[in-house]
Order: sequence, then structure tokens, then C-alpha cells
Amino acid sequence: MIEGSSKNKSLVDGNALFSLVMLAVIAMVVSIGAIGIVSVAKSSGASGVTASGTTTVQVTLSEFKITLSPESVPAGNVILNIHNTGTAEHNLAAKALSKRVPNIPVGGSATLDLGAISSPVDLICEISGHESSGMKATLGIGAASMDNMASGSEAKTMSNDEMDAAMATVAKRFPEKTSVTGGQELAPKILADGTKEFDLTAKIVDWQVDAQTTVKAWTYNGQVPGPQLRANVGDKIKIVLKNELPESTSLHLHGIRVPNSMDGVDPLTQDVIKPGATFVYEFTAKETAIGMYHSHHNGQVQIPNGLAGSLIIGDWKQMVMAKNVSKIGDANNKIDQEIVMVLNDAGTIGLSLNGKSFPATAPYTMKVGESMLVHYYNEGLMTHPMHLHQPRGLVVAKDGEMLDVPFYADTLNVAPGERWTVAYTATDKGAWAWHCHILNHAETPQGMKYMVTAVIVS
Ligand SMILES: [Cu+2]
Repeated sequence: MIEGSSKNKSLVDGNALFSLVMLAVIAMVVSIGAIGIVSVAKSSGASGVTASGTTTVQVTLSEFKITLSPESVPAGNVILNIHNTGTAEHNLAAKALSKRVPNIPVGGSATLDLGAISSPVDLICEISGHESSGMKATLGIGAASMDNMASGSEAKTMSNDEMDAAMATVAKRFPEKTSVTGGQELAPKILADGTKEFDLTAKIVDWQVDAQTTVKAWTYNGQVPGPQLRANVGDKIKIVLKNELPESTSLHLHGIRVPNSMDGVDPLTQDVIKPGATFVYEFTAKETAIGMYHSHHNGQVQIPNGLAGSLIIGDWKQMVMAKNVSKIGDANNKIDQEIVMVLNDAGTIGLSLNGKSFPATAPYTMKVGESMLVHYYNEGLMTHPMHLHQPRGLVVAKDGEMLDVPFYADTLNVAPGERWTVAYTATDKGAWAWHCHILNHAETPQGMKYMVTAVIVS
């Protein structure tokens, strides 16, 4: 793993060193001209999660294969989250258990509860000809799900030199270009009474998590994460959401003080927004916030598939510096850049930073003495301990509430639904790896992947 944090240890692992050198060289070249704020990340289909005895397996159907993540699970209750990312209708059946889901349309999803299993389960698509074309898979029974991601069958068939070469190849692709970047700031329409109107359309698009992996993403305005919305305390805000998805949806304003009728929890606080319909969320920003907006309808599918974005209320660069100026140690007492990093680990997007997977994640650039404010958002199903090798961060806010006692951390757990705000101030030049420290969220036997990027300090 790219490791070696802690203040004065140097990297000793050869692969890690090579990877970092590659990062440095490539990213330095690319960064001339400054890469600024926006980020992107990659991922490729991703992960299952165990929660107290039940394992959730992500199943992706396409022409003509069935991909399971993880590929085996501990004995116990198993739920399959199935996504059709292909271009034709598919179903999924566990014939030995007499369980199946109806045909799933293109871009659609379904859930299949297998109940308690203790032996491997064969899965197929029953549509005529699809099984024989390759749509079959076996869900194995074995060690905990994560072990499979790490041990990867490739590792057993590659020589050491082959593994080194594979790792070098993927590192050289960083930072890889993809067609669209998520989280772009959306300028509001300013209405006659000063209201800031943000127009969002929920729709499925083809999304590159990296240059070689395209998935069906569920998006706001074609972006993962959705566009970044910004406002100030006192602003009247209107979010006009048009639903062009094949499913109903609703939009929850997570961490933002709104009237109950604007909380987006169908069917309690509003009716569902049916496909083709539009709903208007309207409220006045009463308090500063590091807010999420995301689906609150079939959320365990819709959010990991991409329906999430940030709504930031207030000038956080100024607020954070005013409260923490002595601890941040910035050269001119001004935070230079502010970014949102949305973590995800499931659905069609999978393990990713801002909708992209390494090497398509965006690197960030800083100069010694400069500061960067990072808002981590976890929109996935698991906790991610985010680790930046250097510089260390000052954790200044949790869920949009400024901490009375900020603290330094080089690794910070970010649980689902949480937002943590961290001020990083660059002290040493170099290309510093930045990744989730659940190791198989950041690396495979073929090199760095998923939740990895870098900060390049010059
Ligand atoms: Cu992680």
C-alpha cells in the first residue's frame, strides 16, 4: 500500500516509492497551470457490505456477464442489489432456491433476498440465450467479503515482475482524463425578488468512472456528484427538480435547516415525484451549512448510483480561518482553495472519490504555506478512513458545525451521512498520496485503484 504517513518516516516499500515518484512526475507536469478546485474520482462497480449478519452483494448485469461484488460472502443472510448496466433487459435467478427477480429494464435496479445461505449459489439470467452467452456466476461462501477484493485471483496468476509492471502501468495513467467531471458549481438563476433558483434534472447517463469503465449513473444534471450549489445565510433558495428517471424520486436536504414540508421524505412530507414530474423545494437559508442534497426514495440504490450533491451555505473559508487562524498556520492567513470530496462505495458508481476511480481521480495542487479546506462527504454504505500522507489536517467542523476544539489528524473516519471539514496547510514539497485507508478500497494486485488521489505541493 502507499503508506508511510507519520511525520518523519520515509517510504521503504519499493512499489510504493515507485508509485509516488510516478505520481510526482506525472502530476507535476499536468499541474502546471493549476488544477484548482474540481475533483473527480474513479471506481469500478463496487462493493458489498456486511451489517449485523446480513451481507449485501452488488450484482451488475450487462452483455453478457454477471459481476458480483464481493464474489463470496460469509454464511448467513444475503441480499442482492442488482443493477442492469447493460443495453438489454435482464433478470436474475437463483434456480436452486426458486428465487428470481422479474426482468429489469436497462438502467433499472432490483433487490433479491436470498435468505440464509450456507453453500454456494448459482446465479443466471433466464432470458433466452443469455446464460449460454456468459450470464452466469456463482456466489461463493467463504471469508468475509473484503478479503476477496484484496486477494484477487489475479494475484495468484501473476509473477512478481508482472505485478510490478501492472502497478506501474496504472500509476502512469494518473491523472486520467474522463469526459465529464462531477460537482461543478451551478450558478443560480436570480429571480426578481432575489431568490436563487437552482434547476436540477434527475436522469440516467453513461458515466466514466475511469477511461476504461463506463456505467449507468443516476445523476443530477448529468454529473456525479451532482452540481455544487452555494448560497448565503438569508438567501431565498428554490430548487426545481425534474424527474427524468425511470423511478419515482424525492430530494432530501441533509444537514440544512428547512421547513418539514421541504424535508423530501416521501410519502410523509410530500408525495413522490413520479417519472416526468417536477417538484419545487423552497426555503430561506437560516443557518450556515455543509449540506448534502440527495435522493430519499429507494435511496440505497439511487444515492450510490449517483444521486447526491453538495449545498454549501456561508463563506466557510473565511469562517474557518477566523476561528482557527493560529492553528492553521497559513502563510497569509487566507485559505486558498476549498473542495468537496464525495465518498461512495456502492451502486453502479462503486468505490470512488467524486464519482471517479483512480487513475481518473483528480489531483490537487498547493504551494508551501497555502491552505486547502476539504469537506469530506460520505454518500456510500461504509465508513472510509481518509488518509493524506502530508500535510496533516486540522479537523475544524463536523456536519457543518464548527468544532470548539479542533484537532489534528492524518487519518479521519468518515461514516455514511457524515461531513467532516479539514484544513490542510502545505509544509513540504512533493506528490503526497491521498486515499481511503481500508486498503482494498485503494489498491488491487494490479495497482492503485478506487479511492486514491494525490496532493501535489510545489
Ligand atoms: Cu474506504
